[in-house]
Amino acid sequence: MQTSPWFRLAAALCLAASCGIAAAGPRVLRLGIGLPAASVQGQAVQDFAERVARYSGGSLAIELHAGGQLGNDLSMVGALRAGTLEMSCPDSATLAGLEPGFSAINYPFTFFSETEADAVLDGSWGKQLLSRLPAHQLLGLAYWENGFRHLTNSRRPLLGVADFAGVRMRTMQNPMLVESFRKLGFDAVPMPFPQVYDALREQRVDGQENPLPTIVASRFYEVQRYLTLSRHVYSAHVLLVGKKAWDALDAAQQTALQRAAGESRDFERRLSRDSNERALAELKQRGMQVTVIARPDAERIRNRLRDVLEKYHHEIGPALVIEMYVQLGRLRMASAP
Ligand code: TK8
Repeated sequence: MQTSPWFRLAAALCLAASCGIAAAGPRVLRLGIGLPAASVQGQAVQDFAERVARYSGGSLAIELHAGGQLGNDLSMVGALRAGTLEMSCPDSATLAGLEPGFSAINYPFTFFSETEADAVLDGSWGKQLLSRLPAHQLLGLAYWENGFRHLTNSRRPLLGVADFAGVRMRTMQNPMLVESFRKLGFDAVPMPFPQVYDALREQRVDGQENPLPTIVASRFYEVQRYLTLSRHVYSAHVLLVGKKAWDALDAAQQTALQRAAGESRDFERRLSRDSNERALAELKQRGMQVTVIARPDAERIRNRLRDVLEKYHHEIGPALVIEMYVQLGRLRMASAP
């Protein structure tokens, strides 16, 4: 049977496209996040996308899927490992099931400042943790900032441990955090982030905890009355690529991603830090009632968690935990007056 030249051309193009050798168009890397596009993280992904396009000479395109469209932190990590999603940027707490060491980042009242977090995460300690990810079919390109976390709830102002009892608090899906919140008297409910707003609105939980810019970007102030400035946990995001997606890139594309990840990390941290004050002002203006947990109370709270942390030192491996404390100690001595 005779086919028309047009048909033959169309067939050839289809074949080329299905073999991935179509000359036209960049390779698309979908990047899923649980936070809204307007969040600090969402804005930083836009910045990352521009850099990746530039540094890869247009051969790569980052496509942002925000607001949990492609899943939550845990399920997206699963998808990266399976090769059904290319990129994500979950909270490092949700990687603890693969590498317990990630929980140490979230030890309550342990990192005191962003400077300390940057030094420990970008230094040998944080790099060591990232180097364990390829064994789990993941590549960690950089630590971005989630930030110091604060409590919100709809029941009452939280001033100290006495007020925590019975407050139903959503936590991230991390056993060390769940146990810590329980130990403090909270009724802790681990839950994926994209479900949190509805759970608060329907009063299935009384509270949640996140950095201030997230409380604004996710409009939690609509369904939460009390804000407690607690800085109880430092929290990092990890920019991840699935190993399958990574291995499909050529060396120049991998270098482009790595470079963009580092530069966008700096952009993201600056934005995160610049946003804190503005976010607090907005939350007050939106009518949230603000209380503060002062340093001595923080110490008391941390002492209550001694047994929980002791248990996790062992699970994580004491060497890694000790190394973190050694680095923190060094930084504190160097910055002491
Ligand atoms: C968004 C989460 C969020 C985190 C949480 O997917 O789960 O509370 O703080 O930023 O990664």
